[in-house]
Amino acid sequence: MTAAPPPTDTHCPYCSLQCGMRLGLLERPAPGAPAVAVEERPGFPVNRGALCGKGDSAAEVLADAARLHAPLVRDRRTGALREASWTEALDRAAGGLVRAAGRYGRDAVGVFGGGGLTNEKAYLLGKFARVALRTANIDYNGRFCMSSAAAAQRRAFGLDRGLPFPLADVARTGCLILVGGNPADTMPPALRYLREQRESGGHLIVVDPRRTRTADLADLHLRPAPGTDLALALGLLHLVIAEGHVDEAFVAERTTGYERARAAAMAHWPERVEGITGVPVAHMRRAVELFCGASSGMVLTARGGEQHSKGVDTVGAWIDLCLATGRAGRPYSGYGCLTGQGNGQGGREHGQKADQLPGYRSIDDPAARAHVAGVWGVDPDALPGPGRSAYELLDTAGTDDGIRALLLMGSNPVVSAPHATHVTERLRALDHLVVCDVVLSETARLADVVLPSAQWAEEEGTMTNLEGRVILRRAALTRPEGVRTDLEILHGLAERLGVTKGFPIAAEEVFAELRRASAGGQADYSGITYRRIAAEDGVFWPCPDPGEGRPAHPGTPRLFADRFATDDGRARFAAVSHRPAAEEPDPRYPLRLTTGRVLAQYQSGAQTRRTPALNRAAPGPFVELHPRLADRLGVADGDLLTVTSRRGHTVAPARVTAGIRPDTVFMPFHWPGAGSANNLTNPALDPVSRMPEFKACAVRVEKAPVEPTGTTEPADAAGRAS
Ligand SMILES: Nc1nc2c(c(=O)[nH]1)N[C@H]1C(S)=C(S)[C@@H](COP(=O)(O)OP(=O)(O)OC[C@H]3O[C@@H](n4cnc5c(=O)[nH]c(N)nc54)[C@H](O)[C@@H]3O)O[C@H]1N2
Ligand SMILES: Nc1nc2c(c(=O)[nH]1)N[C@H]1C(S)=C(S)[C@@H](COP(=O)(O)OP(=O)(O)OC[C@H]3O[C@@H](n4cnc5c(=O)[nH]c(N)nc54)[C@H](O)[C@@H]3O)O[C@H]1N2
Ligand code: SF4
Ligand SMILES: [Mo]
Repeated sequence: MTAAPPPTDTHCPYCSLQCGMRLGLLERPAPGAPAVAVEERPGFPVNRGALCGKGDSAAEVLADAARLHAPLVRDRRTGALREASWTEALDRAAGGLVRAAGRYGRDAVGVFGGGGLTNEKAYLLGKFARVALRTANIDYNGRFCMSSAAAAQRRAFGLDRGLPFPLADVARTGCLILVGGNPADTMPPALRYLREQRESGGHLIVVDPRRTRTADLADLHLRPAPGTDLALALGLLHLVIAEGHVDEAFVAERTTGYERARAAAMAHWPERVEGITGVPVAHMRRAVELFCGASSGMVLTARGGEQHSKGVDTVGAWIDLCLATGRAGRPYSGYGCLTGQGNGQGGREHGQKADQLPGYRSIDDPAARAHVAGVWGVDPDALPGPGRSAYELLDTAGTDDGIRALLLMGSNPVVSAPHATHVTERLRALDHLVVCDVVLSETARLADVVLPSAQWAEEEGTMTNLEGRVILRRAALTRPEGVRTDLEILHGLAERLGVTKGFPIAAEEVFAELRRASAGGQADYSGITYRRIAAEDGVFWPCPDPGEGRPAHPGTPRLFADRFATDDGRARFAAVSHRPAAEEPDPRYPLRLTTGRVLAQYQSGAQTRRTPALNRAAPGPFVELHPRLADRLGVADGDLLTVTSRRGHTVAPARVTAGIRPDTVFMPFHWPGAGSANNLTNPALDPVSRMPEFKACAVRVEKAPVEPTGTTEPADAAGRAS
């Protein structure tokens, strides 16, 4: 008898918690079913064995029925997608990119990446754009995610890493303010740290227009109108100043710019802020009492506070609150951002963002260009400059001013982009669209060429979680015959563009090059190896020295203990003022719409809508509204509603709940078609981060005029694999 092969320790493919899990090979899998089962991996420190339902069921997308098996090309005669050989598909894919560059110039070819891609893929995708295509126009879906928090952190601290401390530190802070995050649904295993914090006497304040399951845990729930967090943060800072809680010594020794921040806060007196946010002054006072009464404090923001056309300034105001109270660069204190996608953090450090080169280097910086060009063996002058941001890239696609061909890897913008109907039109107007995906996503359906990618359990690579901890994804299975890894795809495309060197297909070889490219940069990975990651449960960047004869650099779990990463070592106050959302309610569109997530679906749903158990738990879109609003509209729970904004309308059933503000409605964005939240959302961009305003637009809500017969989940049915 042969012994069963040992299980493989790896990580969940979904969110930025990157929970450790174990994959066991099944001896006799059912026909068409995945050949591995997800098991508990007790030793990994972040999730300590716990997984949410998405992690538990992640293996189901490996099954035959859910995924792509062969490349597809659009048949020139019938106009439909048909199966093709890899040779034909790669020839067609590369041919169209070359044609567009020849006809319209190199910048007419765009690349769009994703924060779910491994560091190795993100790095090589950036190199592919700059070296093989030589286009400036590469960006990625992280613009839609945490770009506002990243920009604010860089402005304040000179460096951006989701959390500047390990997640476990959250359990030991005296008071935690959580702004626009709902980890009970978006990172369930992280809730353990919030519970531990409460159990050891800490206080939790949740800022969210809805009473979420996370808000249920809080000592204090502040419920501002969507898009008013900036005013709220300034109102709290006003009270901190007025009540003498400023840490004068910290401000003097470790910060600059306080006087301007003070003046901005003084103009936001509590009654004025109550008028803007709807949060009673008494609640603000209580929040300041809790925050300043504890010996340590943290503010964590997530997408609720960040996805606004003033997201950078909003995060800046929350950071100012931390700086004024000395809650930064000290044990169990500081500002942090809960990153989102599996590799949302690493994905933007290594060069798929329009303005960045590997190691978090700026593409405008001559020294950075020279270093990276040296590693790539090209002339620094041959590297393009900064390109367009994600929404701007999509918005101008197929126009005289925009890209004409696009290579898209790891995103599904037909569902997830703001004003998605418009984005879909722009994608249709392209001369040539190539999509690399694991499933036939709504965006892949529009492509001229679809290249089927191998999946997380079939490949190796590193990811960087929300703590800046670099972890290792391991292969438990070999990829099926018909699919290729993203690294193999980039290799095949580069070869057809005449670049035969520099696009290896072995992840560890790519990582070795990434280490050299990042060396000396802010996100320095040069001391990190696959072997160390495995031995140390991950390594936190920066980690500039692998050892080799000397003691290795231990990695950096906690940043900013002695100095901030600015030139003078001091943190900078932002000194910002409140401004309204790009679109405020008016008589025609009297309500605010905000959007977000539910527990059982992930993002555009491309993967989780193909997972039966998750789909049963969250079968379709809905509109959350307050009983008073429902009464006024004559609507009962389950009635179909039409929600209309200036950009379009959407139809979904009502979910009546007293947990939401009466002036606000909420929709999750996981579904395509008639029930898609992104038919409504406003693509107004933050001037600095270019983040769209997913979390606030003006809408009108009506009882749907006609009750369609049949299913109440119209969008879901449209989104299933055929
Ligand atoms: N189940 C699940 N988990 C996920 C994901 C998923 O799709 N599904 N996606 C992952 C990714 S990429 C991300 S980015 C994270 C996101 O994680 P979160 O940021 O926690 O998720 P969201 O639901 O987008 O928004 C959080 C909360 O913001 C609130 N909110 C809305 N508008 C405002 C506002 O103006 N101010 C404030 N203060 N709050 C507001 C919403 O009511 C919501 O409860 O989740 C990750 N985890
Ligand atoms: N209204 C509204 N819209 C939002 C948000 C919101 O809060 N409200 N949140 C925004 C945020 S924070 C985010 S992060 C975006 C996310 O939105 P998307 O960028 O659409 O994210 P996903 O749905 O994860 O899409 C990833 C795609 O890549 C595929 N994929 C997964 N792994 C791999 C891989 O290894 N290789 C390849 N080639 N493909 C892979 C998946 O099958 C899927 O089709 O949505 C944004 N849109
Ligand atoms: S919390 Fe995130 S990483 Fe953990 S199992 Fe769930 S989806 Fe996966
Ligand atoms: Mo995200």
